[in-house]
Formats: sequence, C-alpha cells, structure tokens
Amino acid sequence: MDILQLTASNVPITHSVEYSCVLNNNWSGTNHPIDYASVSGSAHWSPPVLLAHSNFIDLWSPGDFASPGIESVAEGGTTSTLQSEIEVLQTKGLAGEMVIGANQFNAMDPPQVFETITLSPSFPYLSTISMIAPSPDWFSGIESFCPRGPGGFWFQSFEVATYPFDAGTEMGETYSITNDPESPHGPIYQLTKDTVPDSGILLDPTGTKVLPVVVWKCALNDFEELDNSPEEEFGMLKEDGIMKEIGMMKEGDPNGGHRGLRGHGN
Ligand SMILES: [Ca+2]
Repeated sequence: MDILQLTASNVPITHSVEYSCVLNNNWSGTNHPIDYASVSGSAHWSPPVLLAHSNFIDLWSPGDFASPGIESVAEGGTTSTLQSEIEVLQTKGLAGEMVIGANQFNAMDPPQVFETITLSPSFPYLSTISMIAPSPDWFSGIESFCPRGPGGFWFQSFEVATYPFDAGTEMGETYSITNDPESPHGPIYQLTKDTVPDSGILLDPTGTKVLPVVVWKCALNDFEELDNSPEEEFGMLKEDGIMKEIGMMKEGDPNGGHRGLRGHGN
C-alpha cells in the first residue's frame, strides 16, 4: 500500500466522521500487459467490501491465513461468508460499519463511489477487499489504514494505491477462475516481481515491478451533520485508550496512525 496523498483537517479524532471513498481502477493492459488482452473485456473488481474496525483486528493481512470469507471473496468475488464473519466481529465490538459496493468493469465502468463509511474513536481503521476478477485467488485492498494525523485530527482526504495479493488458497497462474485448491493453504502474500508466476503476469511493461492495481480516494463528509454528545465522546475516549495511541504517534510521520503488519492470532 502506497500513501499518495494526505490532507489535514481540523476535525478532532474524538469525533466520529464519515468518509466518502472512490475506487479508481489501475489494472490494465498498459500497466499489466502480460495476458491482460485475454480478459480485457471481462476484467473487473468484484463487489468491494469496506470495513471500519478497531486496532484489535485486521480484515486481512499478509502473512496471515485467509479466513473462509476472505477466501470466498478472493476466489469467487462473493461476499456473503465475509459478511457473516464481519457480523460476528460487530457483535464482539471489534468492527463498525461495513459498506459493500458493486462489480466494477475495467473496460466500461467509471470510478465507483461508495456509500459513506463511518470511522469513529472505537473503529478508526479502514480495510477493504475486492477480487481481481477473473483470477485464481488474487485480490487487492486497503490493509488497516487509520486516517488519523498528527495532532489528533482526522485527515480531510487521503489517497492510497494498493497492490495485488494472493490469498494462498487456490493454485493457478493466470486470469482464470478454474483451478485446484492450494492444499494446504498458505499465508496471504503480495504479488511482487519476486512472487508473481513464472509468466511474469502482473509485471509492468519493463518487467521489473508490479504497479498498483487500484487507487482509493477518500474524503471527509461535512462532519457538522454528525451527532456526538460530549458524554459519548468522553466514554469512547476512555474505552478506546485512544490517548495512549496519540502519545505513540511519531512526529513527522504523515500517517501517525498507520501500523506495520501484524498477525491476527487465528
Ligand atoms: Ca494462489
């Protein structure tokens, strides 16, 4: 995940906010020429899942094993199993709002604007996932990005470019959905020049790197519309231990809330 752009706001992170996000496709024959022509008419992003969540979980993370819901999205683009898993996380107080988009075809659809998603002191992280379709078990998405800036303010807007990943659940080396399962499953890993199949699929025209496949752009909605009573804010502040996190932010880090990768514990 590359952070392309961050702008500051004066909305304190003790408030809940709504972000409006857009999926801009970057997966193309120009950027990823090998084998792309075989799917240029059908290439699409499966219905993306966006999730607001706490710092105690990841929706998915490199090095972790895909959950059945993540596998189902990565292999077939279906979201029902993942939705059920997210509902469990919500009942446990680990996840907040979920937004699900629609199929987005590279050749014909404009950038997709999602319903707004609420991030809050309890659920300040945003993760997303969508299948690279057709493909074996390849996907992309935002990994636990927290748009809280230095000084304790939400970012007004942010843009991140995301790379392709392999869910570790299905074999297959090109843009086809019919493949044998990976047995046993391996961990999720990023598809880079060192890990793409031997054909070099997904490499850029120079054959030296894999370019991002999506650029996600999110911007704050007018936060005046949101209702946050002082009591609620204070309660959430205490429960979330958020002051500790603010204290841990590194000065000069443009994305003070973003963490490195870590395990799920599953
Ligand atoms: Ca695979």
